[in-house]
Amino acid sequence: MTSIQTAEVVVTSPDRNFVTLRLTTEDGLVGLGDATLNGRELAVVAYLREHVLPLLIGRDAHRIEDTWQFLYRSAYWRRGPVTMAAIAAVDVALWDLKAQAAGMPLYQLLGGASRTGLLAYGHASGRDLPELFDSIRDHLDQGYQAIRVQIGVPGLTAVYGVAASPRAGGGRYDYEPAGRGAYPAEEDWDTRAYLRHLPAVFDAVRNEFGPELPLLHDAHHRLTPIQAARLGKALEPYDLFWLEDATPAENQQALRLVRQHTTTPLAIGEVFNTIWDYQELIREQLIDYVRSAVTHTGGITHLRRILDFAAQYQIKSGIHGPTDISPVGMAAALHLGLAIHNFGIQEYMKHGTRTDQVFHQTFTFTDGYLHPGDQPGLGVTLDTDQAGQYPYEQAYLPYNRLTDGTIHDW
Ligand code: GCO
Ligand code: MG
Repeated sequence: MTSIQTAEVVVTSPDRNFVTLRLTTEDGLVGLGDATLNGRELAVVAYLREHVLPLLIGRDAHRIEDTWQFLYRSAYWRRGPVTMAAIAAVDVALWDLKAQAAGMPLYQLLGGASRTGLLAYGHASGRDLPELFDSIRDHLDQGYQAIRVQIGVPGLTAVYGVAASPRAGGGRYDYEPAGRGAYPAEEDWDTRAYLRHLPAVFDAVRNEFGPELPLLHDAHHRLTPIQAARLGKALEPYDLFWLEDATPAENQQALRLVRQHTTTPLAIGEVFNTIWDYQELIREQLIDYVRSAVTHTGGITHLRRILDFAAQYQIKSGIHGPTDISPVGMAAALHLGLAIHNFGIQEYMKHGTRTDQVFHQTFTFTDGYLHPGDQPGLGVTLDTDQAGQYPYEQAYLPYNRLTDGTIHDW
C-alpha cells in the first residue's frame, strides 16, 4: 500500500484556463490529472475540492479500479461532464503515479506500444479559399500529414473552427473558441448557405492538394439527420477521413438515418462522458470513430473500456485533442493511443508558449506523428510557480443564432 498524502487542484490560465489535479504519495511521487471543462472549469474545481479530495487522503494510490468504482458509484448521481471530468483527473493521476512507481512510461502498463507513432491531424482554417490554402500549406510545413478543413461561409460573420483573423491567437490561423470575458460571444449560422458552400470547398482543396492527403471536417452538431445525410453524400467524391459531429449527439438514433444514405465515415463523441452514450452507436455500427477525450470520459480506465467495446465492431479511436485539453490530458491520450490496437488518429493542436512553460512535456511531434516519450509515468510535470502567475480568468464558449435570431446548436 502506498497512501495518497496530499491532493490539490491547481487552476491556471497561461493562454487559457486549465484545471489540474496534483496528488502526492507518501513516498514523494507526484501524479497529475487534467480536469479542464472548457467554459465550466470552476464547477469541476468545486466538485473535486469539496467532494472528492477529502476522500482521497490516505487511500492506496495503487487501487485505480477500486477508486474509479468508488467515485462513480458512491456519488449515486452518475455520469455528466462535471462528474466524469473529476473522476478522469483522479484516474489519470493514479495511472501517472503507478507508472512512475514502476519506472515505466504509462503506455507500458497498458500493454506496451502497438505502433511506432500516432498519426495526428491539425486544424487548418480560413475565411476564404486563399486563406484556407495558406493555412493548409502552413500545417503541411509543420509536418502534419492529415488536416481538418474549416472555412467561413459567405454571408456569415463568425463560423466555428475559423480563426477570426489570419494573425489571431499565437500563430497564423490559430482558432480558440473560448473568449475571455463576462459574456459569451455570439456567432451566426445559416445551414442552407453552409451546405451549398462546403462541397465546392472540398472540390477546390482536392484539386489543389491532390487525392492522398487525409482530410477531415467538423460540422459541430449543427445539422438535422437528413441535412447530415445530404452533406455526407455530397462529400463522398472528396474521400473524407471523417465527418465529425454531423448531428447533435444526444440522439443516437439520428445517426441511423445518416448512415443509410452515406459512406462518408462518421466520428462522434467529444461531448459524451460514458460508455452508455455509445451503446447503440457502437453495437449498431453507426459510427467509425470514437471522439471522446480521456479528460471528459472518466480517464484512461473508462475510455479504454469504450475503445475495447468499439474494437469488436472495427470502430477506431479519434481521441479529442483541442487546446482545451491540457498537456496532461494530451499525454494521457497519447499513452492510451500508443497501446490500444484500434487506434485511428489523434487530434493535435499545439498549445501556446506560456502553456508550455507551465506544463513541461516530453511528448514529441515528428513528421506528423506523435509519441508520448519514455519518461516514467505520463511524462508531464507542472511548474507550480509558473502556474501561480496566471490566475483563472472567466471565459465562455460562444453561442449561435440563426439569421432570424433563433438560438441554434453551436
Ligand atoms: C474539436 C472540438 C473543439 C470544441 C472545443 C469546445 O473537434 O476539437 O469540436 O473545437 O469546440 O473543444 O471546448
Ligand atoms: Mg469537434
